[in-house]
Amino acid sequence: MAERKSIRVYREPAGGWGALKATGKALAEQGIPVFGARTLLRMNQPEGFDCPGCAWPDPKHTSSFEFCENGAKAVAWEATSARCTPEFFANHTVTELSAWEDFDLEMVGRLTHPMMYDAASDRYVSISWDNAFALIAAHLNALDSPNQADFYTSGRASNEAAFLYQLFAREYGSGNFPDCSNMCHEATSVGLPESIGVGKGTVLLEDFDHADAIFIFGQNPGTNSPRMMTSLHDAARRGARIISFNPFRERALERFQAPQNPIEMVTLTWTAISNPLYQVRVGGDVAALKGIMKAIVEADDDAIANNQPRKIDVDFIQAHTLGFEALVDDLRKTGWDAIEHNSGLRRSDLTAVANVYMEAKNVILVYGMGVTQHHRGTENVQQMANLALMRGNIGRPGAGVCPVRGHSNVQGNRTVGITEKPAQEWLDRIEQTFGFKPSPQHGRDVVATLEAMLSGDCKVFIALGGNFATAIPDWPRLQKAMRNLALTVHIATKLNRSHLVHAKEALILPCLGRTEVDIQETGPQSITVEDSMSMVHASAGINDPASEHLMSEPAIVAGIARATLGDKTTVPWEALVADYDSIRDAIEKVFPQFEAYNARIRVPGGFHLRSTARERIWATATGKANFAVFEGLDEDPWHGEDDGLWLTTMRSHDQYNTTLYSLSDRYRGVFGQRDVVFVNAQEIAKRNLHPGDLVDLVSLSNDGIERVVRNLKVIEYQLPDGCCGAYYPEANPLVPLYAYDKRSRTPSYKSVPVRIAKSARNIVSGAWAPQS
Ligand SMILES: Nc1nc2c(c(=O)[nH]1)N[C@H]1C(S)=C(S)[C@@H](COP(=O)(O)OP(=O)(O)OC[C@H]3O[C@@H](n4cnc5c(=O)[nH]c(N)nc54)[C@H](O)[C@@H]3O)O[C@H]1N2
Ligand SMILES: Nc1nc2c(c(=O)[nH]1)N[C@H]1C(S)=C(S)[C@@H](COP(=O)(O)OP(=O)(O)OC[C@H]3O[C@@H](n4cnc5c(=O)[nH]c(N)nc54)[C@H](O)[C@@H]3O)O[C@H]1N2
Ligand SMILES: [Mo]
Repeated sequence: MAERKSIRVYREPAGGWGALKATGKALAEQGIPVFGARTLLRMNQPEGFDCPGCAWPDPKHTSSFEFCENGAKAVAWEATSARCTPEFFANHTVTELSAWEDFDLEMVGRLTHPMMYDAASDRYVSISWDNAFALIAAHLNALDSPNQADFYTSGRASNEAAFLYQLFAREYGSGNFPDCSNMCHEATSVGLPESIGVGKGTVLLEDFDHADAIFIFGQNPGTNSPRMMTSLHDAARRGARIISFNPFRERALERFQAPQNPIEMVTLTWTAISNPLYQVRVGGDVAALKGIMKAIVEADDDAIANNQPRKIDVDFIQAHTLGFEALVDDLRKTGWDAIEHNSGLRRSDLTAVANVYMEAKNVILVYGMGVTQHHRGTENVQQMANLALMRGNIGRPGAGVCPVRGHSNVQGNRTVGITEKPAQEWLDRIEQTFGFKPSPQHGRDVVATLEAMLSGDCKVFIALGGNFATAIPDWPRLQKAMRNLALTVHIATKLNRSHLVHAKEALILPCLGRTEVDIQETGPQSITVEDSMSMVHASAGINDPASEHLMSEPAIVAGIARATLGDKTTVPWEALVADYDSIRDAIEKVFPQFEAYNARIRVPGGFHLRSTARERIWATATGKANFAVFEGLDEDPWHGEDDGLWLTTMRSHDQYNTTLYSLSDRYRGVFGQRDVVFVNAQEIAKRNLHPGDLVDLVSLSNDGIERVVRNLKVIEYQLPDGCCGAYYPEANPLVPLYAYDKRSRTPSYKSVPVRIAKSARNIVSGAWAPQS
């Protein structure tokens, strides 16, 4: 079933028949019949479950069925008929499994039993739930301080599970909540509140119907939020101008054939999406954004000189903002040569973008990981807000900033208390509601947890989902540290690398997935999630659980809590889990924005959590929206040699973070392989390399530690000079732990200075054809 290794240009538009075919293949591979794929038809329906894939909203979660290739893959991955059983573990030692590819580990299937690591046989053996909880309790209660335990969350957990999880950890006494958001949109959560008073996007799905222009920075919707393509497709057909900034000419940003559109499907036509797509240099977004803003200031100067209408929204700026003069001063000081050099784009191009921006009444600014995962990611995000504020593009229909979140409920996890920096206000309400006093101290985020693993300050690591050991930067060093912990616990649906990078003692606790029926004492339960646009809605699974031994995430958390806290706890754990409505009632007490929570999720489509910025109420320290000056143009610090390249790491079309659906990346024309590095023709020639050569990538770092990934195949690809790209997570060993944004502490996954060296094993192999 593995696809033959090849590189061949994919000429089709994104979407279309290629997507339908890929969906059928994904279902077949997981043993799910395509006809009668009942599961898929209940996805994102009022009575069904929320897609476990991305966080893009659905048209009101009402009745339309939106086809989505990668949503189907996410569902098929969870609804697979394959099982990872105690017999499987009996047949393989952990040492043996450690030599398996990540792809093969997950392909074993859904976990069926709680498992405990047995050092004597080097195997995972089954354990009862009660004994598993008792083991965790024994470890947690033996620590010198609760501060030695870290509680990781991956953003697929429901609001109910996430709320109970943080409640437990806080009652236990820890404030350490590293979470996937720390590696993802933390720059948004830190940057936007300073600029506009909310750490989330300000648009709703319907705003896409009213935008005259949509700019997309560093986000790949055709792969990572494919349902967004419906909005972009419709906007493009309506005549809205879409402009993208991406080092890669991502196919879906260029042209898309809507599987929903019978005419395009039958006539094999497609719709042009971005017009144009600018191939910004890796780490060049600040320069591009400052260039666009500078061009607006220059046009505004001309307008004043010629007595024409102003190009900026003077009334809005005066009434609603602070800091505009400082921004303008800085833009005037910033030279075009430097802007062109850093962005890799021409002044004329950036001026053309500025013209589109100034001519459009309503503009939406969309962005993703290409913007946040940089050394100065927070400030990068703030430039997005600056541009929006210059013409009042926040707080009116068809306009706003639109950070596209990652995991399907990562935003909700944050809203219900997964944060290492809790607000005292809601800690007080936890005390009023539950009668214990949570520690006001700020705890550890991902980077701090990793540092604590290295220093020995962290002893117990519990993960509610995810694949921490692989998603993090610099893992060769950090995985070693993880092995020295006292206990690792993974609540998971499938076997992954993190379970094999175990501590002295280790547990894998298998949980229900979102597609499955969750029955508790009072009957079938539903959970709730919040999407990228702050819409909260219910989700209820329809499939039978993968095994009768699975527990739900809320029940597992409650089980750990009861075992650890015993009779000392002031939280009614059993009652909360018996009826998830009561968890939601508790969430509402702690977070009043969830007012009438249970009533409002029973309305099809759910409800919107208030966004003050949408109403032009600025919940910032100054009470106004703030322009933020970015000094200089360098998003990331360079180390060492001149012949280096900026490496960016991104997702293929066939993966969900560390989960690989296949080894292919259809739209980029790479099949059956992931050990590749994308480089342009000049950079290849400059280094006396040839397409197909095997090379090593070596990080240019300043801490004396060698970081290298060996034997990647060079693929000639149309990219800006000075850049290269490789896949996440294979390239993660190259990202130094110290390389993170000092404001949001997000690792700089999208800008690693590297050098390319010929591999010792340099054999030219495989079929190869240049990319057009
Ligand atoms: N199918 C699927 N869906 C997903 C995920 C998945 O892995 N698979 N992951 C989920 C998660 S957790 C997240 S956070 C999102 C991620 O979704 P995205 O934000 O789309 O993430 P990436 O694919 O990492 O990178 C996005 C784009 O940034 C571009 N890029 C790289 N460096 C730069 C740069 O310096 N500047 C600019 N302008 N662009 C750059 C890359 O070429 C790529 O097109 O998707 C979510 N949805
Ligand atoms: N180089 C590089 N590194 C990156 C990134 C990058 O762009 N480049 N992106 C970063 C980003 S944006 C993110 S969000 C992180 C992602 O980091 P994580 O969220 O930790 O990783 P995932 O790969 O999403 O986790 C997959 C695992 O989650 C478990 N799982 C799946 N569904 C469920 C469920 O319903 N319940 C439970 N309990 N477990 C479940 C399965 O066991 C599966 O193996 O990675 C970051 N790392
Ligand atoms: Mo993410």
